[in-house]
Amino acid sequence: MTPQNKAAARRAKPAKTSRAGDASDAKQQQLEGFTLDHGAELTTNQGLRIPDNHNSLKAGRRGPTLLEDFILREKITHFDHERIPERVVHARGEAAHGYFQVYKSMSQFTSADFLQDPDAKTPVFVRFSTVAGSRGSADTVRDVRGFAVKFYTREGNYDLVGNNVPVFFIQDAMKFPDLIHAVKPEPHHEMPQAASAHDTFWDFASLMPETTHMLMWAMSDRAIPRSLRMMEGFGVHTFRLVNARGESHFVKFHWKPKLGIHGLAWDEAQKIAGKDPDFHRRDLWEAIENGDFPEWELGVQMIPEGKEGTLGFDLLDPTKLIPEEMVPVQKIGRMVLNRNPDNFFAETEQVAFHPGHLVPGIDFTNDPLLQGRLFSYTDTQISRLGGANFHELPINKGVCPFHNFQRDGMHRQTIARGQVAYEPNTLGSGAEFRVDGDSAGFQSYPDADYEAPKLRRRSHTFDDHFTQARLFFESQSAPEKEHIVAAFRFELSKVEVPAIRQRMVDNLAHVDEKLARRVAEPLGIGEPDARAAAGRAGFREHRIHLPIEESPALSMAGTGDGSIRTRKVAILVADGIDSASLKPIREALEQAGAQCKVVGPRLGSVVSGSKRQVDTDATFANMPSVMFDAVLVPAGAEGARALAASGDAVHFVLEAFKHCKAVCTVGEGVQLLSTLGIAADTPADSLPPGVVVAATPVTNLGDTSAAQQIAQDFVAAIAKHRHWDRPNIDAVPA
Ligand code: HDE
Repeated sequence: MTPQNKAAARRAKPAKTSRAGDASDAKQQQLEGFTLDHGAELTTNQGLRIPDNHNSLKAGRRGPTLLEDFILREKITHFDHERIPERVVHARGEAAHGYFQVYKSMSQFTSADFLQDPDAKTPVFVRFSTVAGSRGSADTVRDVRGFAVKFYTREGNYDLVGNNVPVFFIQDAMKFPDLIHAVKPEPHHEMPQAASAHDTFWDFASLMPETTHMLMWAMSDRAIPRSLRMMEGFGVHTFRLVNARGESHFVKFHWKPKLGIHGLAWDEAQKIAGKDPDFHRRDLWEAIENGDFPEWELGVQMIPEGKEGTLGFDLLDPTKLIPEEMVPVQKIGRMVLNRNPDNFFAETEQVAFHPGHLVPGIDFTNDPLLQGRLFSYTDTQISRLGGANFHELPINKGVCPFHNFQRDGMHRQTIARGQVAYEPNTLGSGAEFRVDGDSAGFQSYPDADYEAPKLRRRSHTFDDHFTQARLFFESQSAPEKEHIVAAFRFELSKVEVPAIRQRMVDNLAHVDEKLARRVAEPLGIGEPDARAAAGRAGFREHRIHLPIEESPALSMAGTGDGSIRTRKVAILVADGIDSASLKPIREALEQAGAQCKVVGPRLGSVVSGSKRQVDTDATFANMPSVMFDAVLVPAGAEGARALAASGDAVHFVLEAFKHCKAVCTVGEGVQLLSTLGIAADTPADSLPPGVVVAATPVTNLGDTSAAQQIAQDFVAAIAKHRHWDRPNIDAVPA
């Protein structure tokens, strides 16, 4: 099938999970009206048939091109204007269509229509992104990920424009341009791309202790997700749910991924950035094309209006989260992504999110960061999408009717009929048309009765910057803590000015003395000095009291449904391998939902020991180990010798081992692990975690029960995602 046919087939066939004609198709049907399939003939934009698309109009065969060639001019002019400004932040992203369905009516808490009927599916379009990099930057850089959901509800579009981290770097919108200027490439030479590991970011961060909590998250493996399908999403700010009686609950939104929360190894993430910069984009696209639809549950933490004072910290402060152990997350619905966009530019690039796109039943709070966002998003679309009519672009259009008297502007598409473009009027419909306190429309929650002086001040309830940073660190597993230390060391080692490194570790001493000392060790600076930090401008000593010291929900360890669905397994082959030893394990892996690829020295095939042809899907070079979650090395003496003699194959296995992935060798395949001191006769109980060695003589592998045991062990090892506790991996040369 050609790509065009594939796309047409995707559209023609509604996604497996949605019933034809149900509400979740509403957006797709609307978009259909705008799509265009390739026609047989070429025309100009005016519909004139083009006679020759290879030659411009010239004065004679070898003469100059004529200015009158309007066909050439139109083509080149359009080309000249194909680009629009990339997003100021979150420029690099990818998106998918799907639907949201609530589990049961939430009418007790909110009047939002899309949260009432468990049978209704609301169409969604979800864009994931990195923050700092340009549109063409690599996917796997260390960064926070955007998680923006547009719900096309019957009451208008609702956008939940969140991140994969539940807190933010700063407390007030006033500092956002400074934060972003600090993290973006430095203005004099525009380096480094898509990286926070440079002087200006850490200069700013070290002078702004309120960043500390989010820095802990950004240095954790959350900032290098294994897949966009395996990360949480958060609304970050506190919002409000308001029911039909006008009663309000404060709410924090969570997206919980079905597949668990998993990260890459840092060395792996960096290598992938070079080997496949589109790693996350490809992963999302392929999962949806394969019918492995990514899924999240929507969770809410709710606090009744008036009870927020009991938390001990300020709900309006976006550098704070509500520990799940204090207020549990209630799962209220699920979101499934089941259709890739037809056109990246028209949909993913032109989609315009805005935290101010609300529906009745959901409202803001006074979080000063959120308040600033409410201004920014429309403003930025006007320059990015070229005018005030971006809401008319197909991807941004609501699926409900809309009508107002806003008029004209660049690229207006709606043709509003009639004489009237104002309200009130009698000329439009004959009777007076007047909107004045319509109680059916969106009602802002009245909140407090404000009679306050104008102040440029921050509330003292925002002063504590370290208690939750410590809570986060304390809640991590031992390997997660190690990764955080290593990430701080890496980032700060790229900072050229020692005083910035010192300032940063002085701040960290307020989170945890030991953490600060360990970070400082290889950085060529002095011991962290908590008192030095305490004297600086903007520094607050204030500490809040939290009733808990650890929050297990903040750790990624052990999350997920324990399946190996969509996990990628490399089967390493060379001439002479024992193809029979592969079959039962491969079958078991595929039955469990993993995807196997046969990787060899060349494309085409290799010849097994018994002279069978074994087809290869990829080569050691074009799909290196970092593209996989696990490696399987088959038996066969001759094949094992060939693999062990190949630097690429040995490197493949060592690298997978170093990145703590599950490795399974069968029979002589174990030779590939010999540089690690693992031999065919190594007892199973002294194998490193996640290594499955089937020393069984090859001939016995036909014995299904033995093969099944190996397969089971291997599946169980892959299901753990990574074996981060594997000892001495630093010694592995890969
Ligand atoms: Fe954004 N942010 N942001 N942001 N943001 C944008 O809007 C901004 C903030 C987030 O996939 C921009 O359309 C300000 C927090 C996401 O298209 C811009 C402030 C959170 C996306 C903008 C913030 C986010 C954006 C750039 C501080 C997590 C990508 C292009 C007051 C809750 C949406 C655009 C997409 C995009 C401004 C803070 C998330 C410039 C001024 C906090 C996921 O308007």
